Amino acid sequence: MRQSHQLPLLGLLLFSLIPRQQCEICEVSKENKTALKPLIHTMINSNYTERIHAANALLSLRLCGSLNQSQDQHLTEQFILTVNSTEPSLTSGQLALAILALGACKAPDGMSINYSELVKRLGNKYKEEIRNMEDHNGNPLTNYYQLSLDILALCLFNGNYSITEVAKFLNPENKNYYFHGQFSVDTGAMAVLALTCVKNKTRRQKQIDKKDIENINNYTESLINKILSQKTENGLLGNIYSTGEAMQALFVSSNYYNKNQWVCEKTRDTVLTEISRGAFRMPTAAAQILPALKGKTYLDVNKDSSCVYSSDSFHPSTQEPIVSVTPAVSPSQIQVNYSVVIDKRKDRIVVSVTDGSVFLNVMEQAQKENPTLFRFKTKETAWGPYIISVQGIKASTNDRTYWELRSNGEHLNQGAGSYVVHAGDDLEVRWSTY
Ligand code: CBY
Repeated sequence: MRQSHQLPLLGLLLFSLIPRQQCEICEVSKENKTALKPLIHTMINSNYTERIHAANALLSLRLCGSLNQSQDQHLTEQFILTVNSTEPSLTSGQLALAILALGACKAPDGMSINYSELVKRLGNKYKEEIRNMEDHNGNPLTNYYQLSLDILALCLFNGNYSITEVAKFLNPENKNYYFHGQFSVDTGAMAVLALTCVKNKTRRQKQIDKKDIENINNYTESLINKILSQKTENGLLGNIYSTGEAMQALFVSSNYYNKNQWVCEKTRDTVLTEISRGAFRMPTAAAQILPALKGKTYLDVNKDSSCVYSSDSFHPSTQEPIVSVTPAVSPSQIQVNYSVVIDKRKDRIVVSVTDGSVFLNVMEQAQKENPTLFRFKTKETAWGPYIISVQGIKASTNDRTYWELRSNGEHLNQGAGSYVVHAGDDLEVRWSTY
């Protein structure tokens, strides 16, 4: 064979010897970037009931370079004040998210953030999660999604945690990954990000137990398989709201699965269609999908790397409102069935609400008509109102109990403040154990 023919062959051989790329991404193309604008707009212009609920949005916007410099400075400064004034009452995951948001990148004038103090406090909240598991049958104060966020933030910001403990807790067989026996893709994805950070860091450390590394590798592989086993026909991972973070988990662990197991482009295109259908009107939903579409992951958080700024500016006044204008004709009324289910007992009512109402409006109407049977309490979260009690019966993380929302016999993928009800729906809040 002549030398000129051998060269391409040699190149091919060398190429096939190069280890598979660490990070496989399928970023939205330049032409499709405008499809992401509604997400950014939603995050910047939403009214957050409590500013701490904007943590996810701030993290996402800063990580993706979607803010201009003055917006970044304004939002970040306000957020620092919020974190400092509310820190004692924050859950561990809320504080972890806040640290990730503030440390997503370095602003030019170096706003003074006392990371070491915040990280120390996060370390204490993480310990409380563990203590709760010891005292309450392995149940953390919050959940494994937040425990994983804690480990991720502690890992990225040089906090204290034991690798052996991490390897013990994040075993994929642990019950905290499952709700009603079903694997939680959101939780698994966050755990993969945490495990990957811990593993990358241990590479630079001596005196690491080989067994811990082996466990971390095996657990990552098993979690990735569980995530991939939840892939739907149209490429979603779990459901539309878990897909963004699951994509991040798959980006950082491409050496744990084969190319043919996941077609990233298919997932991305389904998500783009869902954006245009308005599935991401909730700012937290928008925040959790944007990084993946921009080829970013939470592992890219780096308080020492300069922030990238956008030249676009989104002003509340210059953008079209995301909520459609109220029609001139008054909306029609619809009737729905609503019941509270506790074991075999079912308290039922038919209520009339305006068309376009959400699950919460139905509960409010039922409560108005019969407060004894239908009274309830809510708590604001980053995903909107969470039903904490009905008829005075309270959800408990220690007992793994909650009020499950169902419609026409199916478990809902949206909360009470977002699920739009339809005429004739059979709505139900059911006392459940997860
Ligand atoms: N975030 C958290 O701590 C939440 C973690 C999370 C895994 C979360 C989903 C995923 C995410 N990306 O944020 C989660 N839900 C958890 C842990 C829980 C449990 C909360 C109690 C605990 N142990 O901390 C629990 C009880 C199992 C649960 N979620 C219940 C519910 C239902 C709420 C009903 C109510 N009483 O108000 C509900 C509505 C399911 C139902 N049919 O009853 C529910 N969750 C849903 C739908 C969701 C999705 C929200 C999607 C949306 N558009 O509104 C979710 C994204 C999320 C929030 N839950 Co939970 C999962 C999904 O569908 N992909 C960290 C903190 C700092 O923000």
